[in-house]
Amino acid sequence: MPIINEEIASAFGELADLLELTGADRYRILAYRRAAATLAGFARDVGKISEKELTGLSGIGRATASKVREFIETGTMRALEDARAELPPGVLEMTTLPGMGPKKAMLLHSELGINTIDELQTAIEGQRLRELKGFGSKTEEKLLGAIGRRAHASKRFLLEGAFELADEILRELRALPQVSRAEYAGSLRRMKETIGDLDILAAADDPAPVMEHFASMRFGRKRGSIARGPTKSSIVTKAGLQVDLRVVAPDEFGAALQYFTGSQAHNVAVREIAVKKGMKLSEYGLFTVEDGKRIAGATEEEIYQALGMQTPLPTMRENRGEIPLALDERLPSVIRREDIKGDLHAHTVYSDGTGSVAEMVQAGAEMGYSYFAITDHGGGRWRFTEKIIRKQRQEIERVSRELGGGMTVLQGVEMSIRPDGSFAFSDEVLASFDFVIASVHDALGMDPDAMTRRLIRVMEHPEVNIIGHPTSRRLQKRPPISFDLEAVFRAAAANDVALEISAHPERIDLKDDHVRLARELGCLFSIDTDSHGPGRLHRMRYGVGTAQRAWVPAEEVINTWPLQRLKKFFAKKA
Ligand code: DGT
Ligand code: CA
Ligand code: CA
Ligand code: ZN
Repeated sequence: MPIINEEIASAFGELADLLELTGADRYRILAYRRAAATLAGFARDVGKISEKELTGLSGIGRATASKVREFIETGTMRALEDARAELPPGVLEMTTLPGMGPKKAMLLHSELGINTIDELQTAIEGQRLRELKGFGSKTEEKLLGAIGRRAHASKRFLLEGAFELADEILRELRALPQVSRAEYAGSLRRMKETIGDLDILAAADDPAPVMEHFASMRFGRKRGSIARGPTKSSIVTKAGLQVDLRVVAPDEFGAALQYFTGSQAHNVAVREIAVKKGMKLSEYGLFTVEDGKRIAGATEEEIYQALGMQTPLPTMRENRGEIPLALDERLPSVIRREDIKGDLHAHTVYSDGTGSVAEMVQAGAEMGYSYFAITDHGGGRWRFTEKIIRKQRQEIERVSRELGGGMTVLQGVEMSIRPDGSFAFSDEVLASFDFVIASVHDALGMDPDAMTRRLIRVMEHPEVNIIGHPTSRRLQKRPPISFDLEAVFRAAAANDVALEISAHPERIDLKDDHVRLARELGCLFSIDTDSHGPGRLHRMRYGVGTAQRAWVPAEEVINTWPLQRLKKFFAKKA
């Protein structure tokens, strides 16, 4: 999604948060939240659409549209600046701590003059919180723990922001006449679930104009944050993400890409292989030790080839067994983005999505899928009655017809798993869907034994086909639920239930290590985006990257299968 949409969405989100703290009109707050959700899910640059199109978006009225325009012109909104001026920003930040709602944060602000998380920490350490109503020593302890985890977590960034920034920078660099190649490297290219900093490489004979351009780019850079050198420059974004750009000579590009892609453990092992062969590998190229002659360097492939190895996918370069296999020319073939035939997890306005059935289906068709599933929420707080389910089915059929048969649209459901492992819907109702995803959305803190029983009961349910985001973690926000992974994964394999690899960048769930364990136990997977808006479907790549990190072949992923085989898989339990 274009960065400007993200920025405006986040401005509306912050505005809503601030208004919530000060107890403003509920409808205004809701309107800003709607606008934020719509913009965040909108795939095109809102700065480039007409006024009519803008006000035609769901949740964008006249007033919000004029704020959007204001932001595009000035880079901020007057209302937001006013709200910020009224409340120290640290108070809002405090509400991101678990258990700290707006009321509590305001109380700390007004009663104890606490305006930042740091001040909060000092106050807890001085045992000053317990004087206040609603804050006991237990609360103090919990908050202190959360502050500690936060300090640790905030040093890394989620994949999506880093990817969007990298894509935008690469687009600009590649457009420069001096640049023959540009790529991102580092943990982003290896698709780790979080990113420490962004490593970008460009090939050019003359680095000066490239550096010049990099320094002039806008992309949400913190003012005055640039450190410039002749071949390496760094900037820091407003969000605190550092971006390093290195400009190298074209015949060194492959060597630099190989080196800066890492991982360090992979590089160390590859360099040892070079040494054994009487060669020296560095970020500048592969050379003979004897007379320093250049053997390779322009591409990664020629380097690996000169070392007598296959080129491992970047996502496999963690020194976890890929090196001996590459030397043996026996690297396994793993799933690629093109293998995915459909997305099996997406929400619409029937539950908490922002897109209609038609909009989501259209977005699925644009991904080139041969099938696509609408899976709104059932159970929990959702009012998905039999009547509404039938209505949605008809809508899906109508939209399918209008689509003209290029893509099959399935009606699934994402059922919330009750604490005892049962569902709010009867087996009959569940059977009326094409397939069922079951997910843990609440009672997350159950003890591991009870959670294991809960999940195993779900696996054995005749209508369940996929477990959604199996550990229900939220990266940097919420720990995974705990259960006996091995027992639950075994039950999944035995009952033909696929485990989801959620590509949602705040989830990445299952994560790579868990996927590896599940594979050993014979599980199948479904890689899905859990999209809540039409602009989110491209997130599939994060799920595919995670699967690659666990060496999953296409064969083990049910949504690479042809529709008929998938349908058999869904039907065979019933
Ligand atoms: P990050 O940024 O923490 O998410 O992880 P990376 O892997 O992107 O690490 P980063 O940015 O420090 O360095 C990028 C790559 O450069 C790293 O994966 C391997 C290579 N590299 C950096 N420093 C060293 C080093 O001291 N030795 C070796 N062998 N490789 C290095
Ligand atoms: Ca990095
Ligand atoms: Ca770096
Ligand atoms: Zn979902």
